Amino acid sequence: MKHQDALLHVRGSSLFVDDFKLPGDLLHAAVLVSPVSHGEIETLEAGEALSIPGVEAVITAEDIPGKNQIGSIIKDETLLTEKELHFIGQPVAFVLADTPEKARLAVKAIRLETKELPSIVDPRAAFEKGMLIAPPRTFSMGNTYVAWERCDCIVSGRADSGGQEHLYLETQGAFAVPMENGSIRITSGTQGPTFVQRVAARVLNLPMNKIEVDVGRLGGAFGGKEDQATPWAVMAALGVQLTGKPVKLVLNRNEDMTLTGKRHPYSSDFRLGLKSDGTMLAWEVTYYQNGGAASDLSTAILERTLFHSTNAYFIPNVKATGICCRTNLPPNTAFRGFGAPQAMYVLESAIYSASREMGISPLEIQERNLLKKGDEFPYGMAYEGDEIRRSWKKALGMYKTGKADERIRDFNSSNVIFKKGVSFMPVCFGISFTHISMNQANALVHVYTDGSVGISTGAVEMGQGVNTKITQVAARTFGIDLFRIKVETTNTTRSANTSPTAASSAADMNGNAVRIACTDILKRLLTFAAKHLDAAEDCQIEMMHEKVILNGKKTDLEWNKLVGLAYLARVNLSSQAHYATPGLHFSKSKEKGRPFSYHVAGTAVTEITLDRLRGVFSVDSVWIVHDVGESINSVVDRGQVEGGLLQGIGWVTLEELKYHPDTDRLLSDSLATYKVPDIHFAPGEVDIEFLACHSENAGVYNSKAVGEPPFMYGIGTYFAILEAIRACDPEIPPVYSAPLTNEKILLLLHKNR
Ligand code: LUZ
Ligand code: MOS
Repeated sequence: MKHQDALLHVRGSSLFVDDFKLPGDLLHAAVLVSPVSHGEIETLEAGEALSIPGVEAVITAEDIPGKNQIGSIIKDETLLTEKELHFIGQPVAFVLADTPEKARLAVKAIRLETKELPSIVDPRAAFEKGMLIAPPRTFSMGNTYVAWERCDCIVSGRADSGGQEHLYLETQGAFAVPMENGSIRITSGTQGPTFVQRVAARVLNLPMNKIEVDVGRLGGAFGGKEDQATPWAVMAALGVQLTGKPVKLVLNRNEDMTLTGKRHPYSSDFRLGLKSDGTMLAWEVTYYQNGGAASDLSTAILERTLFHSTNAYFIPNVKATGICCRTNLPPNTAFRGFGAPQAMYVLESAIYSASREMGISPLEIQERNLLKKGDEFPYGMAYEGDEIRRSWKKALGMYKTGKADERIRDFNSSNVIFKKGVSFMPVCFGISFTHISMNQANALVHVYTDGSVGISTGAVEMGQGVNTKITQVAARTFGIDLFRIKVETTNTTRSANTSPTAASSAADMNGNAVRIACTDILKRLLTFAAKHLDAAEDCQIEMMHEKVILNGKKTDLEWNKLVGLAYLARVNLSSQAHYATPGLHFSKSKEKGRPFSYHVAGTAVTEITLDRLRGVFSVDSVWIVHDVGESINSVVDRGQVEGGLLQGIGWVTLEELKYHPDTDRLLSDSLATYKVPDIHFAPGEVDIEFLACHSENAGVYNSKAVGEPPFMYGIGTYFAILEAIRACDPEIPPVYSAPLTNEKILLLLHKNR
């Protein structure tokens, strides 16, 4: 089955937040934000703005009837600041006007005078000053202190990775409309409708049942709308509450890039100890996470960094410390991988460093230390699969069969200007929200009297294909055709108290809730059918291809006929179901437990060609062997693997956030200055092989989560480039500072040479 929305998308008829026809009295909102990265408001004067015809209101913190607090894990973020300014882009006020242009004009007419204070944008500098968002956490196993003594080689160093702009196609936005008796209905481009509902209720001082949040679909999110879709939706709702008119707030691209947080930049110190044969014995790492000015999801992201500090490897002695640093940047937030890419990049840097030190290939060290079934992670859980080694073996087999080694050696010895480099990148990613209570989902399924089906869940379609998968799960459970099923919008009145669509787990959990609800209805229908067909009590009865099968024989009783008859006999044709991922537990005092339902693993082999004169490279090919369990939709899964890979390559090679050194203003605030992968940059060849694995704890119908893990295959490109640089000149010391842009490569190749 193709992605359900494909036709709508290519015809331009899918509805995004900005596409809805809204009533004529609609007001448009625009936001006034802090122009300084640290300071205080001295004057805030809106008289001139209010005198512009068409301007209805200027709303500040004083107008908030409830709590001026939008923080989720830690309550440290205002919707509209009262006095203090902590980052450029921090909302101060918003204007409502009859057109978006007038609203933006009025924002410029507000007099905002500020006192500037010294700012900090570097996480290590923030740490020095004691500016932490939360106390540091350490995950440990074995005893590194003793283990160093037994190491033949110890390497240490520092690895830095940059932030990343989400660049979803649809910018942040929401609209809200007044309903009866003070209720408000919000349409939001959010991954977390319940977050929006909860925070809107808190800010507007309303019970949650007076706020309805509806989400049709998002034009991409990648984590950027897990927490950070909320303020815009809450501002729209507040505007409705204060004016009684519908309000829409949609950020333009420049505003979106400037105002919202990004992937967390990390700066890390590492120390890796190995035996002479390449066996890793001890691993110590400290991650300085650049959290930005408010906590947002930073502590949860840092926790996932700690969970993935050893990636796909077994290291018996580990000490990993994470420090969540408060800086004067927009609060950084969830982004595909949620802290795991940062962790894996540091370990690969250490392995690469050791390989250079010891004169053996990175591949040899990697292979020797891959997790085996039963090996323990530093967080106490055992690795239960064998997909890491299986995928590695397969990938290595492809590499060897193609005689890639010899081909590359020949290429490099016969070319002066062009050099090739290869890397292997194993990935092991834990599936489940690390906050255990979030691992629940629900579904509401209605069968209508004509046999058509409507399904509501907490999952948000953001282009990733979750609705397509849910449709398939329902059709499969009922034994009916796909065309009968419609997945409804995600709405808090039909799916309450939902977790955001995040952590790669929406299809797993909501799919399971749908399976349970459909099974429930089907049981009632089949009980009725058995009676209707006068079947014996111990009969075998099931629905297959839209027909009731009784004791292995097709009957004339078809799905829609059965549904009609069952309705007349007063059988309940609806069901609501809840799914909670079983077997999860974690102790934060011991930092041990079983935080993940299962792991997703795979291996990527990346080959690149570097032009040593110009410092540019092209990715020739990426071969990926990836575990998807029993895929529900291999086309959708393939799309996720390809997209994640390219996004990962962009993160480590192209995408560079530049800030003005004096003002901290984001300079790379448009597509003219922030470079992302395009079709020309994409690998010449992407070859994806699925490992079909059956595992006990996988997701719905034995499928596995696919959203985030492939992102980390992109890290391989970084180390393939380092190998090509080494082929140019083995004396050039490797750098561990992502992104490895063309500019950096050129300087490495030619500086002082
Ligand atoms: N979001 C979240 C996530 O709130 N908790 C998680 O563990 C997580 N993991 C990956 C991506 N988003
Ligand atoms: Mo996420 S990084 O919102 O799964």
